[in-house]
Amino acid sequence: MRVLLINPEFPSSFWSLQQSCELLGRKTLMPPLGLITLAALLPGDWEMRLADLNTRQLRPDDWDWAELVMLSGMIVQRDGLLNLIREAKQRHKTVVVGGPYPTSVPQDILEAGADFLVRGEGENTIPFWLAAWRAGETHGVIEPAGRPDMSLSPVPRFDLLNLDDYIIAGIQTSRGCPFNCEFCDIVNLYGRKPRYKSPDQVLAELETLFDLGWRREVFICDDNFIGNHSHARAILKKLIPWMGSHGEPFSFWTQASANLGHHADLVDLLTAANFSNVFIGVESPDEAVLTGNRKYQNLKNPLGQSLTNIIANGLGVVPSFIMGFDQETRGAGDRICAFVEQHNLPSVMLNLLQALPNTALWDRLQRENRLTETPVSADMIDASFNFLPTRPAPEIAAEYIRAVDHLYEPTKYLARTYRYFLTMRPTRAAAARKRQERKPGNRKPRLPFNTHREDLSALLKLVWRQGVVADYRRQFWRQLLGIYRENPSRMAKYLEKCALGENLFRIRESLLARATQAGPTNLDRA
Ligand code: B12
Ligand code: SF4
Repeated sequence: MRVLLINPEFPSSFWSLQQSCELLGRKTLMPPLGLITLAALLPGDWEMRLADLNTRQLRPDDWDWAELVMLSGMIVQRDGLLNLIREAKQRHKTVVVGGPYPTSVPQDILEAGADFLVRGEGENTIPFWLAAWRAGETHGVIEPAGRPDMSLSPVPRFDLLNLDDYIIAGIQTSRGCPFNCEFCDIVNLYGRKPRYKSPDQVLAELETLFDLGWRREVFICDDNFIGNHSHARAILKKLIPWMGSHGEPFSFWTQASANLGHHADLVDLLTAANFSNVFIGVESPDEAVLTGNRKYQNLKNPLGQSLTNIIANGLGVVPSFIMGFDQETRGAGDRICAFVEQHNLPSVMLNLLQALPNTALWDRLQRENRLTETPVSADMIDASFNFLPTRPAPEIAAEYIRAVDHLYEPTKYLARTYRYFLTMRPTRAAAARKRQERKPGNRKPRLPFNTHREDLSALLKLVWRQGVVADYRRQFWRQLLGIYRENPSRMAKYLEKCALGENLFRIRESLLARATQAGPTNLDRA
């Protein structure tokens, strides 16, 4: 059997990280982990071809070659996904569709003409689909009850990827999250009881990436890596020696809840395993908003303190905020900016709330007759609500634009980046070196950062943009010198953050340009 696995194109958004791709010479952010996991669940003697449309276009010979077309996608890939189903059917292919969007909104997929819709996780759906297919069935919806044990999850087929196309590779160690935030899809899709791969399964995945030559960052695609502390610890305790024995080949990013800031030992284990950053859903500094959207875990401890604890202990934080919640009051955007400045948070994600289909939020808004026809948007620049908010939408939009204007203004962003790295402790390697250097005769010269050839070229481009062309070039050099003097072991990460800023500066420019085109009202109204 010849199977064509297609990942539809993502629309342009915050996550396109176009400038980072350009700087690093990569095509897109991350590989489609769902499809390569699916590939590993299919019979080993089937031939597979992966077409990630974020890295290459479909060629006529892809269609000619394929006997079976398998598609996946998340909500923001909806249009591309539906078009691909239609095209595959026009070409008389058998089409099997699964993944998060088809699982949460099945009717769209069936209306577009898919032969099989497979809802849920491949580990317990693929055996049923295969049985149906082998029994000669030609169409249907496969939807077994219950969620699979993650020990059934195979090592994804990383070999199907052209790894050089991606900035960051992905693995997953768990699914599900114990919390229950009203707006979140995770509870519906993957449940509230976290399910885990064993530490050995996780190491086998990393070993595969290592053998394929990957030596860069790895995103651990868990919904909440610390959803179960003891399991997170068990993985980290095996990961730390593995990293040591393999020459520290990777650095990790993941998602975690804010309570991480009150578990210093866990932060220590994460940094010892070379985790560099965690995404944290802060959502809002306003307590009423957090209570309203059931984000109780962000209320338990002082939120700002949690984040600064994590950063001070050597782990980067990328917080995300959302505007447009029901309990939000006037000035929410300014309060987010004040919080971000107070806690020196450089790269911050700011979104307008979108109601995702079949979440608790969606169901409530439907009951309250507040859903509109507007499709869910992936684009910060273009975002509009798909429901009627409690405050006037133009007021929220104006505050949102003003907040993005503030947060991604280059001199403010770079100043926060500088303060953030001054508050972060030096790296473990630097502390160890210092201990060594104290011993007489042990002083060795060292570079402040690792040098891959493409990192070097990215660095030169960055220095050209921010250190030569930009009108804030003096600040760039002053801060660079400051980091070199005050916290040199953080230099590489500092420069990475400066580079990430390039994406954010462009988002700000586009948003402001669109707001100006739309008329002066947007910026003045808040
Ligand atoms: C990594 C990730 C990202 C990465 C992108 C990764 C990429 N290039 O693929 C980044 C950080 C960029 C991202 C961004 C966003 N994301 Co995201 N992301 C995830 C995350 C955390 C992991 C995805 C993953 O790799 N999972 C691991 C694989 C193994 O799981 P899987 O894809 O579900 O695949 C399994 C099954 O679905 C099934 N399956 C999958 N495909 C197929 C196909 C067939 C034919 C079959 C039979 C079965 C099958 O089998 C697989 C094995 O069990 C998920 C949450 C999650 N737990 O999955 C959210 C998630 C996919 N993201 C989501 C959202 C909403 C977003 C954003 C809109 C958030 C935002 N506000 O900005 C943006 C939009 C991105 C954009 N470009 O515009 C939602 C999607 C909801 C939905 N119903 O579609 C999720 C589910 C999170 C959530 N809170 O609900 N995301
Ligand atoms: S903590 Fe994060 S993953 Fe868990 S329910 Fe809340 S938003 Fe979703």
